[in-house]
Amino acid sequence: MKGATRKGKAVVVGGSIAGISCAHALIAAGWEVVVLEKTCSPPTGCATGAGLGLDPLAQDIIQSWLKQAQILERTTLPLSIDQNEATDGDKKINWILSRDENFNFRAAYWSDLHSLLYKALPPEIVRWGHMFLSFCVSHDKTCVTVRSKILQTGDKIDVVGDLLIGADGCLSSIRQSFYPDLKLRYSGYCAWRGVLNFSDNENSETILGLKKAFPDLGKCLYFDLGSGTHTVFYELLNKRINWIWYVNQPEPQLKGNSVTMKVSDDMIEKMHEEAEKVWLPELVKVIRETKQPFLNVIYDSEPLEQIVWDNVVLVGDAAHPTTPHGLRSTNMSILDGAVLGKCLEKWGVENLNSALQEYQSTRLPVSSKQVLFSRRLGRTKQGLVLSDREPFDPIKASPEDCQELQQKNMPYLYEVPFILSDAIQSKD
Ligand SMILES: Cc1cc2nc3c(=O)[nH]c(=O)nc-3n(C[C@H](O)[C@H](O)[C@H](O)COP(=O)(O)OP(=O)(O)OC[C@H]3O[C@@H](n4cnc5c(N)ncnc54)[C@H](O)[C@@H]3O)c2cc1C
Ligand SMILES: *[C@@H]1O[C@H](CO)[C@@H](O)[C@H](O)[C@H]1NC(C)=O
Ligand SMILES: CC(=O)N[C@H]1CO[C@H](CO)[C@@H](O)[C@@H]1O
Repeated sequence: MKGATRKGKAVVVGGSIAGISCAHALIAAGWEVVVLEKTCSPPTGCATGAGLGLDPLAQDIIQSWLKQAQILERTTLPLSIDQNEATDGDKKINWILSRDENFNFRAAYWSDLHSLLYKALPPEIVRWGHMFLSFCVSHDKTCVTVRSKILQTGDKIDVVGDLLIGADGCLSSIRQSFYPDLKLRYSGYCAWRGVLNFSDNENSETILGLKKAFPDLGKCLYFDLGSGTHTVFYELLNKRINWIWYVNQPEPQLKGNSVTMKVSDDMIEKMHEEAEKVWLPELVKVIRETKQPFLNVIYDSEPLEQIVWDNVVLVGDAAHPTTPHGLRSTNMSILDGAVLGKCLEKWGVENLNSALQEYQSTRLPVSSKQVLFSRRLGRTKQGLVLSDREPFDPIKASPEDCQELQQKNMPYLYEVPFILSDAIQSKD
């Protein structure tokens, strides 16, 4: 199988975490890579995105691409505890429902992680300001032509490759060409999110109060459950608190191609008032002091039956849109890239079909289960109906019920895919 005589060329659409991860993995596999990204410049340094959790395997994989030792460690904070708490909003008290001290994730900031990965790529791999328009597989299926528009000039250009990788996110237009009728499934709730930067006022009443109420901040992933709602928060490197608050509501009408909603001052004020009723005052202060909170509509999708066709493959959120409760999307994106790279290396460009089949059979069963588990976890924590259990009530929950809330129940959480087992020496 080895001994590919020709160097393969891949065209990746999407230069976010999944796309950049694929670029690293394919370059390592000896492929030539072009990444087309519609954003006009690298998001480096800007405040795009928020916090995300990285599991140990994803950490090892990223580290192998970065080459510089310990750099990931220096850019992230540990999340070694996964804790669920109940909050009684009337009495303003909270108590622990479950606590896992062997949680081995790290907390990263999206733009920090993106810029680490991006800067470690050879120059000129990513073409910024290139909007993907369409693709066409040749008659004999030996190549694929990808058309994009250069946003600055309006010119259209074609890039020809052996493989098209759709890393264009949960609203993927590449996926849409194979599943024209697929609609994302609204979860039943939206998420208010924000990041409070407290580098200027570390000793403010707000921060001291927060750390007193939540003493494990800095190493703990806190979930607080109210009735029919929950919030998650944790500390990020450089004095920041990342928080997300899920609110059940009818599906909002979205404008344009985004899952983030525009919010008015009025909506923010209402959100603050609602927070007073539900959360501890220490947390409400953090929410109130966060500049520019935003609102995400939370979707996922029924697992797809197929994520590879001839010379096209989907990775990341394009392949498996998921709710965020399992902290999986980024991990899944990185794993997709790593597994795809190894499969291409093993089979060579001459056996592209076998490589893609192996990628699909390695990743699809795992990501499908994880998406469904994340969906269940979200519905449980939001007190929504599930087919096989009463809605979860944090105030009355039994200890057994509370075990269900834990991240460690995620299927395949600590399993290394066989094709990566040589490449990654697992910690511990
Ligand atoms: C509330 C919330 C919390 C989250 N928390 C976590 C967490 O804790 N942990 C975690 O792992 N993940 C989390 N995520 C998910 C994470 O932010 C990303 O979804 C994940 O990194 C997957 O990345 P991706 O590269 O597949 O997709 P995306 O990041 O969506 O990237 C798609 C890219 O494709 C580009 N693109 C799209 N269309 C075109 C086109 N036509 N031409 C050119 N370029 C195009 C876009 O500009 C974008 O850069 C969270 C998400 C939400 C909503
Ligand atoms: C946080 O705020 C400080 C002071 O305003 C600023 O210097 C710093 O760049 C901010 N950090 C981030 C990551 O935005
Ligand atoms: C170490 C770890 O948890 N890795 C997991 C990351 O996610 C993929 C699936 O998306 C799993 O296969 C890995 O085991």
